[in-house]
Amino acid sequence: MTHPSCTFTRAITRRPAPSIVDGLRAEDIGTPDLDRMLADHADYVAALKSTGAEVIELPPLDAFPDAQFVEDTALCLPQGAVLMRPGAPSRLGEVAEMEPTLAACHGDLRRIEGPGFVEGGDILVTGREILVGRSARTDAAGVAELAAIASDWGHSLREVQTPEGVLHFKTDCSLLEPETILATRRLAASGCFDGYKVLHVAEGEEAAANLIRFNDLVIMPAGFPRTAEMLEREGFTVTRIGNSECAKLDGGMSCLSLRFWG
Ligand code: CIR
Repeated sequence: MTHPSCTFTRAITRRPAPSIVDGLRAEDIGTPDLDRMLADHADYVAALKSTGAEVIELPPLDAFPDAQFVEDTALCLPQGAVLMRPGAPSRLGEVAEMEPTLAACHGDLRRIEGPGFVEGGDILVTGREILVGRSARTDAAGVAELAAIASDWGHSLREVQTPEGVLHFKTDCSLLEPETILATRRLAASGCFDGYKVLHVAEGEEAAANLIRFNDLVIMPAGFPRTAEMLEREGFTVTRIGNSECAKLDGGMSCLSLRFWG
């Protein structure tokens, strides 16, 4: 598998800070425990590194309780990177914190200037296009700005809809191979993946839909055995990572890294 949608030489992560207790969440299902989150985060970084990729590990940012969810701050493509403009006001400042690292890694660094908003969690890059889900965090003006940059770089971008009440588009889907998507039934039913091969997460395991294909591994949250076994039957090598604490902040496997080639 050498397509840039699944194959990466580098990733950027950020260690969680004590301020995670103030992180955004749709529903209060308990206070996240920092030690447990740090241990899971270390396992996640180790899994990325085990594929041979270099991982740039950024220090905690106590001023930004959601800063470990680095994916939302940027989109990395083979041609360059785009700094996002998060729709959550408390997260806007995370972008400037990410900028120097991305500037050092990418020759062409663009940005969503606004007034629109886009968060990286709403963007799925497949083997043939960039899908961007409109959501409470990503609006039409933000998508239009991103589409212009994507077009400059020769990509086609398609606007889709994140399901009502779901935080991000990728909360409900992931790329497994350039033309193969894992999705919840509620998202796939919208028809947005017509033409792709679609595998469904097991019923009751909807939270398994946010995973990453990273080189030879599928890195998924622990605790979803039927979906994991289905993926193994399909021939994927699955690594399970504890996600109990990030889940309390609506975070999952994709949010914890920015992944790119170069
Ligand atoms: C937030 O609400 O922004 C964070 N608590 C969770 C962000 C998760 N990011 C992602 O799915 N890409």
